[in-house]
Amino acid sequence: MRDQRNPMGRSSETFTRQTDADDAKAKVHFHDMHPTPADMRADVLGGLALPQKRLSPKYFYDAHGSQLFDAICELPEYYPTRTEIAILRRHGAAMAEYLGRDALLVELGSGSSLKIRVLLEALRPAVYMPVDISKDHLLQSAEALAATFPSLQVHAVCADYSVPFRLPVDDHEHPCAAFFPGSSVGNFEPPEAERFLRRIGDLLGSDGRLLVGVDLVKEHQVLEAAYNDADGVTADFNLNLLARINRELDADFDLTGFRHSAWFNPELSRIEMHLVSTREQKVSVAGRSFVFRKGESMHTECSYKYSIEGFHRLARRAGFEPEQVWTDIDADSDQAALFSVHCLVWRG
Ligand code: AVJ
Repeated sequence: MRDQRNPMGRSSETFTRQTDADDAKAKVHFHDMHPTPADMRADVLGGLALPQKRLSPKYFYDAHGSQLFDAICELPEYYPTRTEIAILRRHGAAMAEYLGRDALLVELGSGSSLKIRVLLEALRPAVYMPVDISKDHLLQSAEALAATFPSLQVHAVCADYSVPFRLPVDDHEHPCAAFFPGSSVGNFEPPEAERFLRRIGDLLGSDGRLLVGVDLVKEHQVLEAAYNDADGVTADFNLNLLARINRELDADFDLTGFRHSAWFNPELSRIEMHLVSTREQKVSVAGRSFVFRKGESMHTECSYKYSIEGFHRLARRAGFEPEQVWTDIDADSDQAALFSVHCLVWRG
């Protein structure tokens, strides 16, 4: 273990927390790379100054936003989470054959670490390293996991995986593998996704495996329903971004003056989420003033949807070779699959 600086020059802190669980061995090593504070201000102000106003989806995940996201994953309309979990359950043993045992397994955007629970028995990694931007949520989830799997070494890393970071552990003993579930790769514009995948490849080293979940293109109604649930949880999740900005950046967004809007853009093969101003209004953020026309939108999220071949092309452009893909349907079925999980190998 070494003290290290991330590329932004901020030092990281490392400490170990003993959980209060029955097993006294269950502990989590925690590495804080201090993502966001200063960056969020610059990012938000920059995005609001664009002709098409824009906010980054990574800021959805404050404590309340992380809870709302967990609630989205349980919605009947939001098929990705339960479909991906079913794929992991069904094919976990096969996935383990590709990834190999005793790995240092890095999970990008681990959230509540629910999906990895399905895979741990099959994968048996030596070290599990969840990486997430939401610090308290990460700590709680990592501790809960360490309590259920007391022999697993857990190194939790609080970092923004969308900017370069290094693994805070020098580990040459175990092969490195990464898990990037949920189709979060769909949050990146394709060229960004390519650069991101390259970075992950560099982190993994040669022959490193990446297990990545990718939501598939499908009927527009199914896609649009997943982002426009009847209970309005996705709308609350979207609007919570404004509540967070109000609190953390001293802003005065009136949450009743904006409405959630989400649709599928077939030319770009992506779901777009927006917050639309319901009237002309002025908002102050960190001492700056921004005008919204009636009907003007802020673009808050893209969620790209791929075909299996389309994702393979992206992976190859990024220096990975697709090794295997699992979906929610049998190979001989004539039904369309909803979701895919890919095993890619880094060929740099
Ligand atoms: C976590 C990015 C995969 O795009 O489906 C869910 C986030 N946004 N509902 C997605 C999300 C609205 C989710 N990802």
